[in-house]
Amino acid sequence: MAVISSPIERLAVDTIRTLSMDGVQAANSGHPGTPMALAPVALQIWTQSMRYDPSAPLWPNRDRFVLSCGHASMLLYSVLHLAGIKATDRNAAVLDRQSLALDDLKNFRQLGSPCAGHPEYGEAAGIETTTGPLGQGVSNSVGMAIASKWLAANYNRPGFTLFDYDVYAICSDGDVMEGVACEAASMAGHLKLSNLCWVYDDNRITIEGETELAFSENVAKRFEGLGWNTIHVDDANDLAAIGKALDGFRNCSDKPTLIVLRSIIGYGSPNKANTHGAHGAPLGEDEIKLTKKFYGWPENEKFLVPPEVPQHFSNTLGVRGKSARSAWETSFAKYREQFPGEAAEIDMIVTRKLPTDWSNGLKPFEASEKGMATRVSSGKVLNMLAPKIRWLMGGSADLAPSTMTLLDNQSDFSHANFSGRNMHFGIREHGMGAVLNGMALSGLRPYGATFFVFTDYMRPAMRLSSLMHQPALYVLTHD
Ligand SMILES: Cc1ncc(C[n+]2csc(CCOP(=O)(O)OP(=O)(O)O)c2C)c(N)n1
Ligand SMILES: [Mg+2]
Repeated sequence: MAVISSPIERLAVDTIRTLSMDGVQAANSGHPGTPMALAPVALQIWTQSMRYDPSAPLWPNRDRFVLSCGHASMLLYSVLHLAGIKATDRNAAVLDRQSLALDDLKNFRQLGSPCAGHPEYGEAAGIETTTGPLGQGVSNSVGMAIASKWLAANYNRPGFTLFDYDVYAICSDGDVMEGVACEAASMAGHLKLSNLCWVYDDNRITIEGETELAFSENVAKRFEGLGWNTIHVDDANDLAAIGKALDGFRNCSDKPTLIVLRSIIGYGSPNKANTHGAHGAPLGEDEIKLTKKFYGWPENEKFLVPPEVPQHFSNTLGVRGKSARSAWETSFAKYREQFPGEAAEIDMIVTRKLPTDWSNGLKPFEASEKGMATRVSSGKVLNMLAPKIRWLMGGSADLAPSTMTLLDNQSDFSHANFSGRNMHFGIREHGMGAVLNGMALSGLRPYGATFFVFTDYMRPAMRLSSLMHQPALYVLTHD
Protein backbone atom coordinates (compact mmCIF):
# COMPACT_ATOMS: atom_id res chain seq x y z
CA MET A 1 0.00 0.00 0.00
CA ALA A 2 1.34 3.37 -0.94
CA VAL A 3 1.84 5.76 1.90
CA ILE A 4 -0.04 9.02 1.97
CA SER A 5 2.94 11.31 1.88
CA SER A 6 1.45 14.64 2.91
CA PRO A 7 1.24 14.79 6.73
CA ILE A 8 -1.96 16.84 6.79
CA GLU A 9 -3.69 14.49 4.36
CA ARG A 10 -2.57 11.50 6.39
CA LEU A 11 -3.91 13.17 9.53
CA ALA A 12 -7.23 13.92 7.82
CA VAL A 13 -7.60 10.38 6.48
CA ASP A 14 -6.85 8.87 9.88
CA THR A 15 -9.29 11.27 11.56
CA ILE A 16 -12.09 10.06 9.27
CA ARG A 17 -11.07 6.46 9.91
CA THR A 18 -10.87 6.73 13.68
CA LEU A 19 -14.10 8.76 13.99
CA SER A 20 -15.84 6.02 12.02
CA MET A 21 -14.36 3.25 14.19
CA ASP A 22 -15.23 5.12 17.39
CA GLY A 23 -18.78 5.91 16.27
CA VAL A 24 -19.54 2.30 15.43
CA GLN A 25 -17.92 1.08 18.64
CA ALA A 26 -19.91 3.54 20.80
CA ALA A 27 -23.16 2.42 19.17
CA ASN A 28 -22.06 -1.20 19.30
CA SER A 29 -23.46 -1.52 15.80
CA GLY A 30 -22.66 -0.34 12.30
CA HIS A 31 -20.07 -0.77 9.59
CA PRO A 32 -16.52 0.41 10.31
CA GLY A 33 -14.54 -1.36 7.56
CA THR A 34 -15.67 0.54 4.49
CA PRO A 35 -15.19 4.06 5.92
CA MET A 36 -11.68 2.97 6.96
CA ALA A 37 -10.92 1.86 3.40
CA LEU A 38 -12.61 4.75 1.62
CA ALA A 39 -11.43 7.65 3.77
CA PRO A 40 -8.71 8.60 1.21
CA VAL A 41 -11.08 8.76 -1.78
CA ALA A 42 -13.66 10.70 0.24
CA LEU A 43 -10.96 13.15 1.30
CA GLN A 44 -9.71 13.55 -2.25
CA ILE A 45 -13.18 14.15 -3.67
CA TRP A 46 -14.13 16.67 -1.01
CA THR A 47 -10.90 18.58 -0.58
CA GLN A 48 -9.57 18.47 -4.15
CA SER A 49 -12.55 18.13 -6.47
CA MET A 50 -15.89 19.23 -5.11
CA ARG A 51 -17.17 22.72 -5.76
CA TYR A 52 -19.16 23.10 -2.60
CA ASP A 53 -19.43 25.89 -0.07
CA PRO A 54 -19.84 24.41 3.43
CA SER A 55 -21.59 27.60 4.53
CA ALA A 56 -24.24 27.25 1.79
CA PRO A 57 -25.13 23.60 1.33
CA LEU A 58 -28.15 24.42 -0.82
CA TRP A 59 -26.23 26.59 -3.29
CA PRO A 60 -27.92 25.54 -6.55
CA ASN A 61 -24.75 24.92 -8.54
CA ARG A 62 -22.95 22.89 -5.86
CA ASP A 63 -21.45 19.59 -6.89
CA ARG A 64 -23.44 16.71 -5.42
CA PHE A 65 -22.00 13.86 -3.37
CA VAL A 66 -23.99 10.65 -2.82
CA LEU A 67 -22.85 7.82 -0.57
CA SER A 68 -24.78 5.04 -2.23
CA CYS A 69 -23.41 2.33 0.06
CA GLY A 70 -25.34 3.93 2.92
CA HIS A 71 -24.16 1.31 5.40
CA ALA A 72 -20.82 3.14 5.38
CA SER A 73 -22.60 6.23 6.70
CA MET A 74 -19.95 7.09 9.31
CA LEU A 75 -17.79 8.04 6.34
CA LEU A 76 -20.31 10.66 5.26
CA TYR A 77 -21.11 11.89 8.76
CA SER A 78 -17.38 12.28 9.55
CA VAL A 79 -16.74 14.23 6.36
CA LEU A 80 -19.79 16.47 6.81
CA HIS A 81 -18.64 17.24 10.35
CA LEU A 82 -15.01 17.91 9.39
CA ALA A 83 -16.06 20.03 6.41
CA GLY A 84 -18.10 22.16 8.80
CA ILE A 85 -21.24 22.10 6.71
CA LYS A 86 -23.65 24.59 8.21
CA ALA A 87 -27.40 24.57 7.84
CA THR A 88 -28.37 28.13 6.91
CA ASP A 89 -31.65 29.81 7.77
CA ARG A 90 -32.81 29.29 4.28
CA ASN A 91 -32.07 25.59 4.46
CA ALA A 92 -33.88 25.34 7.73
CA ALA A 93 -36.85 27.04 6.14
CA VAL A 94 -36.94 24.40 3.46
CA LEU A 95 -36.34 21.40 5.67
CA ASP A 96 -35.30 20.88 9.23
CA ARG A 97 -31.67 20.27 8.38
CA GLN A 98 -28.94 20.28 10.97
CA SER A 99 -25.21 20.86 11.04
CA LEU A 100 -23.48 17.77 12.39
CA ALA A 101 -21.66 18.38 15.69
CA LEU A 102 -19.15 15.98 17.21
CA ASP A 103 -21.81 15.01 19.76
CA ASP A 104 -24.04 13.87 16.90
CA LEU A 105 -21.30 11.53 15.73
CA LYS A 106 -20.99 10.24 19.29
CA ASN A 107 -24.75 9.51 19.14
CA PHE A 108 -24.47 7.46 15.98
CA ARG A 109 -27.43 5.08 15.62
CA GLN A 110 -29.24 6.41 18.72
CA LEU A 111 -32.93 7.27 18.63
CA GLY A 112 -33.49 10.77 17.25
CA SER A 113 -29.88 11.23 16.15
CA PRO A 114 -29.33 12.83 12.73
CA CYS A 115 -26.61 10.17 12.36
CA ALA A 116 -29.24 7.50 12.01
CA GLY A 117 -27.03 4.73 10.69
CA HIS A 118 -27.86 5.17 7.04
CA PRO A 119 -27.91 8.69 5.56
CA GLU A 120 -31.38 10.15 5.63
CA TYR A 121 -32.32 13.11 3.48
CA GLY A 122 -33.33 16.13 5.55
CA GLU A 123 -31.70 14.91 8.76
CA ALA A 124 -28.44 16.81 8.33
CA ALA A 125 -27.12 19.51 6.03
CA GLY A 126 -25.13 17.91 3.25
CA ILE A 127 -27.07 14.66 2.95
CA GLU A 128 -28.32 14.82 -0.63
CA THR A 129 -30.51 11.71 -0.59
CA THR A 130 -31.56 8.79 1.58
CA THR A 131 -29.43 5.72 0.99
CA GLY A 132 -29.98 2.32 2.55
CA PRO A 133 -31.34 0.01 -0.11
CA LEU A 134 -28.28 -0.65 -2.25
CA GLY A 135 -28.49 0.59 -5.83
CA GLN A 136 -30.86 3.48 -5.14
CA GLY A 137 -28.29 6.18 -4.37
CA VAL A 138 -26.27 5.72 -7.54
CA SER A 139 -29.51 5.65 -9.50
CA ASN A 140 -30.61 8.90 -7.83
CA SER A 141 -27.26 10.36 -8.90
CA VAL A 142 -28.23 9.78 -12.54
CA GLY A 143 -31.35 11.90 -12.00
CA MET A 144 -29.22 14.62 -10.39
CA ALA A 145 -26.86 14.60 -13.37
CA ILE A 146 -29.84 14.78 -15.75
CA ALA A 147 -31.14 17.78 -13.78
CA SER A 148 -27.77 19.53 -14.06
CA LYS A 149 -27.78 19.08 -17.85
CA TRP A 150 -31.41 20.16 -18.17
CA LEU A 151 -30.96 23.27 -16.02
CA ALA A 152 -27.84 24.20 -18.01
CA ALA A 153 -29.61 23.77 -21.34
CA ASN A 154 -32.62 25.82 -20.25
CA TYR A 155 -31.14 28.58 -18.12
CA ASN A 156 -27.50 29.17 -19.05
CA ARG A 157 -27.03 32.10 -21.41
CA PRO A 158 -23.94 33.41 -23.25
CA GLY A 159 -21.68 34.73 -20.49
CA PHE A 160 -23.77 33.13 -17.76
CA THR A 161 -22.92 29.56 -16.78
CA LEU A 162 -25.35 29.20 -13.91
CA PHE A 163 -25.48 25.42 -14.00
CA ASP A 164 -22.61 23.03 -14.68
CA TYR A 165 -22.44 20.99 -11.53
CA ASP A 166 -20.96 17.50 -11.31
CA VAL A 167 -22.35 14.55 -9.39
CA TYR A 168 -20.09 12.14 -7.47
CA ALA A 169 -21.31 8.86 -6.04
CA ILE A 170 -19.49 6.17 -4.10
CA CYS A 171 -20.87 2.67 -4.47
CA SER A 172 -20.06 -0.84 -3.32
CA ASP A 173 -20.30 -4.38 -4.67
CA GLY A 174 -23.93 -4.53 -3.58
CA ASP A 175 -24.72 -1.33 -5.49
CA VAL A 176 -23.33 -2.66 -8.73
CA MET A 177 -24.97 -6.06 -8.25
CA GLU A 178 -28.44 -4.54 -7.91
CA GLY A 179 -30.40 -4.40 -11.15
CA VAL A 180 -31.69 -0.89 -10.58
CA ALA A 181 -28.17 0.51 -10.78
CA CYS A 182 -27.61 -1.21 -14.11
CA GLU A 183 -30.83 0.27 -15.51
CA ALA A 184 -29.78 3.73 -14.36
CA ALA A 185 -26.21 3.26 -15.62
CA SER A 186 -27.58 2.21 -18.97
CA MET A 187 -29.61 5.45 -19.15
CA ALA A 188 -26.57 7.49 -18.08
CA GLY A 189 -24.39 5.89 -20.75
CA HIS A 190 -27.05 6.36 -23.41
CA LEU A 191 -27.46 10.01 -22.46
CA LYS A 192 -23.66 10.49 -22.27
CA LEU A 193 -23.88 12.18 -18.88
CA SER A 194 -20.30 13.40 -18.67
CA ASN A 195 -21.02 15.21 -15.39
CA LEU A 196 -21.48 11.93 -13.52
CA CYS A 197 -18.73 10.05 -11.68
CA TRP A 198 -19.23 6.81 -9.76
CA VAL A 199 -16.43 5.43 -7.62
CA TYR A 200 -16.89 1.67 -7.29
CA ASP A 201 -15.34 0.24 -4.15
CA ASP A 202 -13.96 -3.00 -5.52
CA ASN A 203 -13.12 -4.63 -2.18
CA ARG A 204 -14.37 -8.05 -3.26
CA ILE A 205 -16.12 -8.55 0.10
CA THR A 206 -19.80 -8.55 0.97
CA ILE A 207 -21.65 -9.74 4.06
CA GLU A 208 -21.50 -13.44 3.37
CA GLY A 209 -17.84 -13.46 2.43
CA GLU A 210 -15.81 -12.92 -0.73
CA THR A 211 -17.66 -11.76 -3.81
CA GLU A 212 -16.55 -14.83 -5.74
CA LEU A 213 -19.34 -16.64 -3.89
CA ALA A 214 -21.89 -14.94 -6.11
CA PHE A 215 -20.30 -12.38 -8.43
CA SER A 216 -17.72 -13.01 -11.10
CA GLU A 217 -18.46 -10.56 -13.90
CA ASN A 218 -16.02 -7.96 -15.12
CA VAL A 219 -17.73 -4.79 -13.87
CA ALA A 220 -15.50 -2.40 -15.82
CA LYS A 221 -16.19 -4.24 -19.08
CA ARG A 222 -19.92 -4.18 -18.37
CA PHE A 223 -19.79 -0.43 -17.87
CA GLU A 224 -17.72 0.01 -21.01
CA GLY A 225 -20.50 -1.81 -22.81
CA LEU A 226 -22.97 0.62 -21.28
CA GLY A 227 -21.02 3.49 -22.78
CA TRP A 228 -19.02 4.57 -19.74
CA ASN A 229 -15.47 5.82 -19.43
CA THR A 230 -13.72 3.45 -17.00
CA ILE A 231 -10.59 4.15 -14.97
CA HIS A 232 -8.76 1.79 -12.61
CA VAL A 233 -7.05 2.74 -9.36
CA ASP A 234 -5.20 -0.23 -7.90
CA ASP A 235 -4.62 1.12 -4.41
CA ALA A 236 -7.26 2.99 -2.40
CA ASN A 237 -4.50 4.67 -0.37
CA ASP A 238 -2.84 6.19 -3.41
CA LEU A 239 -4.15 9.75 -3.24
CA ALA A 240 -2.18 10.82 -6.31
CA ALA A 241 -3.67 8.02 -8.42
CA ILE A 242 -7.14 8.89 -7.15
CA GLY A 243 -6.50 12.53 -8.04
CA LYS A 244 -5.43 11.51 -11.56
CA ALA A 245 -8.54 9.37 -11.94
CA LEU A 246 -10.73 12.31 -10.92
CA ASP A 247 -8.90 14.45 -13.49
CA GLY A 248 -9.73 11.72 -16.00
CA PHE A 249 -13.39 12.15 -15.10
CA ARG A 250 -13.29 15.92 -15.51
CA ASN A 251 -11.48 15.68 -18.83
CA CYS A 252 -14.01 13.29 -20.33
CA SER A 253 -16.72 15.26 -22.11
CA ASP A 254 -18.88 12.62 -23.71
CA LYS A 255 -19.40 9.78 -21.20
CA PRO A 256 -20.09 9.18 -17.54
CA THR A 257 -17.07 7.85 -15.62
CA LEU A 258 -16.68 4.77 -13.44
CA ILE A 259 -13.57 4.70 -11.26
CA VAL A 260 -12.89 1.13 -10.16
CA LEU A 261 -11.05 1.50 -6.87
CA ARG A 262 -9.35 -1.56 -5.41
CA SER A 263 -9.57 -1.30 -1.65
CA ILE A 264 -9.03 -3.39 1.47
CA ILE A 265 -12.03 -3.35 3.79
CA GLY A 266 -11.01 -2.50 7.36
CA TYR A 267 -7.61 -1.25 6.20
CA GLY A 268 -5.23 -1.04 9.16
CA SER A 269 -7.01 -3.54 11.39
CA PRO A 270 -4.46 -6.31 12.02
CA ASN A 271 -7.04 -9.07 12.48
CA LYS A 272 -10.08 -7.94 10.52
CA ALA A 273 -8.75 -6.20 7.40
CA ASN A 274 -9.81 -7.80 4.14
CA THR A 275 -12.46 -9.95 5.83
CA HIS A 276 -16.21 -9.65 6.05
CA GLY A 277 -15.63 -9.37 9.81
CA ALA A 278 -14.90 -5.69 9.11
CA HIS A 279 -18.29 -5.19 7.46
CA GLY A 280 -21.16 -5.19 9.90
CA ALA A 281 -19.86 -5.24 13.47
CA PRO A 282 -17.72 -2.99 15.65
CA LEU A 283 -14.03 -3.84 15.62
CA GLY A 284 -13.97 -4.26 19.41
CA GLU A 285 -12.00 -2.19 21.92
CA ASP A 286 -8.81 -4.25 21.66
CA GLU A 287 -8.80 -4.31 17.87
CA ILE A 288 -9.44 -0.57 17.78
CA LYS A 289 -6.34 0.02 19.89
CA LEU A 290 -4.25 -2.19 17.62
CA THR A 291 -5.60 -0.39 14.57
CA LYS A 292 -4.95 3.06 16.02
CA LYS A 293 -1.43 1.91 16.81
CA PHE A 294 -1.01 0.87 13.16
CA TYR A 295 -2.13 4.36 12.07
CA GLY A 296 0.22 5.97 14.60
CA TRP A 297 -2.81 7.38 16.43
CA PRO A 298 -3.07 7.82 20.23
CA GLU A 299 -4.51 4.44 21.21
CA ASN A 300 -6.70 5.60 24.07
CA GLU A 301 -8.17 8.72 22.47
CA LYS A 302 -11.75 8.55 21.24
CA PHE A 303 -13.46 10.88 18.77
CA LEU A 304 -10.21 12.82 18.47
CA VAL A 305 -10.36 15.66 15.94
CA PRO A 306 -7.02 17.45 15.60
CA PRO A 307 -7.87 21.11 14.85
CA GLU A 308 -5.64 21.07 11.77
CA VAL A 309 -8.08 18.73 10.04
CA PRO A 310 -11.19 20.95 9.93
CA GLN A 311 -8.75 23.74 9.07
CA HIS A 312 -7.51 21.70 6.10
CA PHE A 313 -11.08 21.26 4.85
CA SER A 314 -11.62 24.96 5.28
CA ASN A 315 -8.37 25.88 3.45
CA THR A 316 -9.22 23.67 0.48
CA LEU A 317 -12.92 22.94 0.03
CA GLY A 318 -14.00 26.04 1.95
CA VAL A 319 -11.85 28.55 0.07
CA ARG A 320 -12.58 27.05 -3.34
CA GLY A 321 -16.30 26.67 -2.65
CA LYS A 322 -16.76 30.15 -1.21
CA SER A 323 -15.08 31.81 -4.15
CA ALA A 324 -17.09 29.75 -6.66
CA ARG A 325 -20.33 30.52 -4.89
CA SER A 326 -19.70 34.25 -4.55
CA ALA A 327 -18.77 34.45 -8.24
CA TRP A 328 -22.03 32.62 -8.96
CA GLU A 329 -24.07 35.00 -6.78
CA THR A 330 -22.56 38.01 -8.58
CA SER A 331 -23.29 36.47 -11.93
CA PHE A 332 -26.84 35.53 -10.92
CA ALA A 333 -27.52 39.11 -9.79
CA LYS A 334 -26.56 40.40 -13.27
CA TYR A 335 -28.53 37.55 -14.88
CA ARG A 336 -31.58 38.59 -12.88
CA GLU A 337 -31.40 42.09 -14.42
CA GLN A 338 -31.18 40.74 -17.95
CA PHE A 339 -33.43 37.70 -17.63
CA PRO A 340 -35.92 38.40 -14.84
CA GLY A 341 -38.41 35.75 -15.95
CA GLU A 342 -35.80 32.98 -16.01
CA ALA A 343 -34.34 34.15 -12.69
CA ALA A 344 -37.78 33.99 -11.10
CA GLU A 345 -38.16 30.42 -12.37
CA ILE A 346 -34.80 29.45 -10.93
CA ASP A 347 -35.88 30.93 -7.58
CA MET A 348 -38.99 28.75 -7.65
CA ILE A 349 -37.03 25.64 -8.62
CA VAL A 350 -34.54 26.18 -5.81
CA THR A 351 -37.16 26.87 -3.17
CA ARG A 352 -39.56 24.25 -4.58
CA LYS A 353 -42.34 26.77 -5.07
CA LEU A 354 -44.90 26.88 -7.85
CA PRO A 355 -46.04 29.95 -9.81
CA THR A 356 -48.99 31.59 -8.06
CA ASP A 357 -51.19 30.98 -11.10
CA TRP A 358 -50.17 27.36 -11.58
CA SER A 359 -53.72 26.05 -11.24
CA ASN A 360 -55.45 28.74 -13.33
CA GLY A 361 -57.22 27.18 -16.25
CA LEU A 362 -57.61 23.78 -14.64
CA LYS A 363 -61.21 22.83 -15.32
CA PRO A 364 -63.23 20.06 -13.74
CA PHE A 365 -64.19 17.33 -16.16
CA GLU A 366 -67.89 16.87 -16.83
CA ALA A 367 -69.35 13.78 -15.27
CA SER A 368 -70.55 11.35 -17.88
CA GLU A 369 -71.99 7.88 -17.82
CA LYS A 370 -69.08 6.22 -19.54
CA GLY A 371 -66.56 8.51 -17.91
CA MET A 372 -63.23 9.66 -19.26
CA ALA A 373 -60.34 7.23 -18.87
CA THR A 374 -58.09 8.42 -16.05
CA ARG A 375 -55.05 8.28 -18.29
CA VAL A 376 -56.80 10.66 -20.66
CA SER A 377 -57.71 13.11 -17.92
CA SER A 378 -54.18 12.75 -16.51
CA GLY A 379 -52.69 13.63 -19.89
CA LYS A 380 -54.96 16.65 -20.19
CA VAL A 381 -53.99 17.89 -16.74
CA LEU A 382 -50.28 17.45 -17.43
CA ASN A 383 -50.69 19.49 -20.59
CA MET A 384 -52.68 22.18 -18.78
CA LEU A 385 -49.92 22.48 -16.17
CA ALA A 386 -46.95 22.28 -18.52
CA PRO A 387 -47.03 25.87 -19.85
CA LYS A 388 -47.17 27.28 -16.31
CA ILE A 389 -44.60 25.01 -14.69
CA ARG A 390 -41.81 24.91 -17.23
CA TRP A 391 -39.74 22.56 -15.08
CA LEU A 392 -42.49 19.91 -15.13
CA MET A 393 -41.04 17.14 -17.27
CA GLY A 394 -41.05 13.39 -17.58
CA GLY A 395 -42.15 10.44 -19.55
CA SER A 396 -42.89 6.78 -19.46
CA ALA A 397 -41.22 3.39 -19.48
CA ASP A 398 -42.01 2.97 -23.17
CA LEU A 399 -45.75 3.35 -22.79
CA ALA A 400 -46.29 7.04 -23.51
CA PRO A 401 -48.92 6.46 -26.22
CA SER A 402 -50.98 4.54 -23.65
CA THR A 403 -50.17 6.49 -20.50
CA MET A 404 -50.81 9.80 -22.27
CA THR A 405 -47.75 11.40 -20.78
CA LEU A 406 -46.36 13.25 -23.79
CA LEU A 407 -46.27 17.02 -23.39
CA ASP A 408 -47.62 18.77 -26.46
CA ASN A 409 -45.21 20.89 -28.49
CA GLN A 410 -42.23 19.87 -26.38
CA SER A 411 -39.07 18.23 -27.63
CA ASP A 412 -37.46 14.97 -26.52
CA PHE A 413 -34.79 15.03 -23.83
CA SER A 414 -31.68 13.49 -25.37
CA HIS A 415 -27.92 13.85 -25.51
CA ALA A 416 -28.36 16.08 -28.56
CA ASN A 417 -31.04 18.13 -26.80
CA PHE A 418 -30.72 18.36 -23.03
CA SER A 419 -33.38 21.08 -22.95
CA GLY A 420 -36.22 18.69 -23.90
CA ARG A 421 -39.06 17.88 -21.52
CA ASN A 422 -40.35 14.60 -22.96
CA MET A 423 -38.21 11.84 -21.52
CA HIS A 424 -37.85 8.29 -22.77
CA PHE A 425 -36.89 6.00 -19.91
CA GLY A 426 -36.91 2.83 -21.96
CA ILE A 427 -38.37 -0.31 -20.42
CA ARG A 428 -36.66 0.31 -17.11
CA GLU A 429 -39.35 1.00 -14.49
CA HIS A 430 -37.15 0.63 -11.43
CA GLY A 431 -34.41 2.80 -12.87
CA MET A 432 -37.03 5.35 -13.91
CA GLY A 433 -38.37 5.60 -10.34
CA ALA A 434 -34.93 6.13 -8.84
CA VAL A 435 -33.90 8.61 -11.54
CA LEU A 436 -37.10 10.59 -10.94
CA ASN A 437 -36.20 10.82 -7.25
CA GLY A 438 -32.81 12.28 -8.15
CA MET A 439 -34.47 14.82 -10.43
CA ALA A 440 -37.01 15.75 -7.74
CA LEU A 441 -34.21 16.24 -5.22
CA SER A 442 -32.68 18.67 -7.72
CA GLY A 443 -35.77 20.90 -7.73
CA LEU A 444 -37.43 19.70 -10.93
CA ARG A 445 -41.04 18.45 -10.99
CA PRO A 446 -40.60 15.13 -12.72
CA TYR A 447 -43.14 12.45 -13.52
CA GLY A 448 -42.88 8.91 -14.78
CA ALA A 449 -45.51 6.49 -15.94
CA THR A 450 -46.27 2.88 -16.54
CA PHE A 451 -49.20 0.49 -16.25
CA PHE A 452 -50.33 -0.04 -12.70
CA VAL A 453 -49.41 -3.71 -12.75
CA PHE A 454 -45.79 -2.86 -13.55
CA THR A 455 -45.38 -0.43 -10.68
CA ASP A 456 -44.25 -3.39 -8.59
CA TYR A 457 -41.01 -3.12 -10.54
CA MET A 458 -40.42 0.39 -9.20
CA ARG A 459 -41.93 0.15 -5.74
CA PRO A 460 -38.66 0.59 -3.75
CA ALA A 461 -38.07 3.94 -5.43
CA MET A 462 -41.68 4.98 -4.83
CA ARG A 463 -41.36 4.19 -1.12
CA LEU A 464 -38.16 6.21 -0.84
CA SER A 465 -39.80 9.07 -2.68
CA SER A 466 -42.46 9.40 0.01
CA LEU A 467 -39.83 9.15 2.76
CA MET A 468 -37.84 12.03 1.32
CA HIS A 469 -40.78 14.45 1.25
CA GLN A 470 -39.88 15.07 -2.38
CA PRO A 471 -42.37 12.87 -4.12
CA ALA A 472 -41.86 12.59 -7.79
CA LEU A 473 -45.20 12.40 -9.56
CA TYR A 474 -45.97 8.87 -10.67
CA VAL A 475 -48.64 8.44 -13.30
CA LEU A 476 -50.09 4.97 -13.13
CA THR A 477 -52.63 3.63 -15.52
CA HIS A 478 -54.54 0.43 -16.09
CA ASP A 479 -53.61 -1.94 -18.82
C1 LIG B 1 -31.34 -3.66 -1.41
C2 LIG B 1 -30.51 -4.08 -0.26
N1 LIG B 1 -30.38 -5.39 0.03
C3 LIG B 1 -29.65 -5.77 1.10
C4 LIG B 1 -29.05 -4.87 1.90
C5 LIG B 1 -28.31 -5.32 3.15
N2 LIG B 1 -26.87 -5.10 2.98
C6 LIG B 1 -26.23 -4.06 3.52
S1 LIG B 1 -24.64 -3.96 3.05
C7 LIG B 1 -24.79 -5.36 2.11
C8 LIG B 1 -23.67 -5.87 1.26
C9 LIG B 1 -22.34 -5.46 1.67
O1 LIG B 1 -21.42 -5.66 0.65
P1 LIG B 1 -20.93 -4.46 -0.23
O2 LIG B 1 -22.06 -3.83 -0.93
O3 LIG B 1 -19.82 -4.97 -1.07
O4 LIG B 1 -20.39 -3.42 0.82
P2 LIG B 1 -19.04 -3.52 1.69
O5 LIG B 1 -19.28 -4.46 2.81
O6 LIG B 1 -17.96 -3.97 0.81
O7 LIG B 1 -18.88 -2.12 2.17
C10 LIG B 1 -26.07 -5.88 2.20
C11 LIG B 1 -26.49 -7.14 1.51
C12 LIG B 1 -29.20 -3.50 1.55
N3 LIG B 1 -28.64 -2.53 2.26
N4 LIG B 1 -29.92 -3.16 0.47
MG1 LIG C 1 -17.83 -5.00 -1.00
